[in-house]
Amino acid sequence: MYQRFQRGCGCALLALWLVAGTPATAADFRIADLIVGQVRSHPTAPAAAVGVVYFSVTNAGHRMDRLRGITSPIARAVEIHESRNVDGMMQMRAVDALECPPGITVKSEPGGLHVMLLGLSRPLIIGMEFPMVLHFQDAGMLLVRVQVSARE
Ligand SMILES: [Cu+2]
Repeated sequence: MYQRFQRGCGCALLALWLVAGTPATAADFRIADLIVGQVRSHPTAPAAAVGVVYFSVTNAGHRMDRLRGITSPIARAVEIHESRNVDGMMQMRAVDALECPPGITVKSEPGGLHVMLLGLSRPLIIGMEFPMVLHFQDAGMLLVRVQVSARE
């Protein structure tokens, strides 16, 4: 679920983990001590206005940071959602911020934490790439490219 890193020996360890843990097609994005990887989305039906994005954030530093918001030019609004099982029903709700504790990789995955693209300006198709900006409280803004691929 998460990986711990120490500074110093961290670079080699991190490089190894990124090679081992990331699909060859996905690039990683970095700002300050935060590394965002495995950024991916999936195709939407032609009439659908809602898409989903998954990613991971590794905080290789020593201080807590928070992902406070996300924007993308292809969506009217972008929300961070959490899925949870409530009395046997999967429900999702928007969260205000995603905590990124030091030394931890937070992963968003199907059935858990995810990003919702609301009011898509165009359908998402396999092979497409679009920009998304992650707004971190301390590290600032990070531009990532999201690749649309077939569902695993
Ligand atoms: Cu959702």
